[in-house]
Amino acid sequence: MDKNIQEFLERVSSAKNIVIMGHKNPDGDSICSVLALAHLIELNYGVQPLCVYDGNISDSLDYIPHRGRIKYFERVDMTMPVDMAIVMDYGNPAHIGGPQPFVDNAKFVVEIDHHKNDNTIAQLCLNDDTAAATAVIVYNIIRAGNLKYDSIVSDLLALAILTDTGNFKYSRNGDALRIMADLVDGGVNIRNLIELMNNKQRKAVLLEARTTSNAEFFYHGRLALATVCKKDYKYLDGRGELILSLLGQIKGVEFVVLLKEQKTEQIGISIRSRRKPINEIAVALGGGGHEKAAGAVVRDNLENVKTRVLELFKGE
Ligand SMILES: [Mn+2]
Repeated sequence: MDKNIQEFLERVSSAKNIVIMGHKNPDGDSICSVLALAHLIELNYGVQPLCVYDGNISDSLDYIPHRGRIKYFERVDMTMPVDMAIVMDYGNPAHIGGPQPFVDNAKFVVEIDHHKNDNTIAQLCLNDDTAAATAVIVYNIIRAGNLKYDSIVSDLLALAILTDTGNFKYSRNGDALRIMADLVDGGVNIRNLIELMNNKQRKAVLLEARTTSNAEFFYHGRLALATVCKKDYKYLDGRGELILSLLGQIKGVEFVVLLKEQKTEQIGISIRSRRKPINEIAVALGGGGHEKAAGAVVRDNLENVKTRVLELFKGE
């Protein structure tokens, strides 16, 4: 067994208080990996980890198994003793947000992540930036440790993989597909899982349609840019993945940018590319991410951020 996984499982078996978290505004991979690992630890070691998050969770994730188990950080006792904090799918220490005190107070910190990150925070890292989702690493832990798992774990891992790979569009190797094949053989029903996520508020879908139809196009139609203003931001589903995906389907569009006015002078930026890597552009804006899907948060007004982003795409 990989010696990091072995050490991780040994430490889990002797920990009494475990807190697990993902990144702020957790996406499908983040939340499902957290819940799957918590359930696995409970099944195999009899300890019930506390799962926490900061930000918002998409309505489309409301019916995932054990959704109620992950608590908003302000609703839990932040001063509790923590033997082990596990940070999953977080990418960058700035993305931890509200649950940070759990990491600061923990006797031992573990990270399980598939983002490229030179700024690790843990004493033990189970990171693999070739994994298509953090859930892939969780599955590898199950296999390496020969852990017991059930249909809840299987469904959560499958959901994490489906959402993070955009239904397998973004996987760079065959691992996610092989794992999904095993999960389906074990009883996972992909169609039911996708149907379970069709659960958006009407306002969210209408906002997606409106934002998409108001998009602007630059650089001979190669860059599509859409904007969500502050008064609409609260209706946005997750990161606005559907808007990004629709604009990315337009012939000739190579890059898609979604600017989200989260609050006054705070703009969330999501960037997608069909071919060329764009993570350096996200880094230039103070963010990061994957080669073809990255983002940042910039503290400035919408107009200035838009100008800056357009400038960065000049020559791309
Ligand atoms: Mn992920």
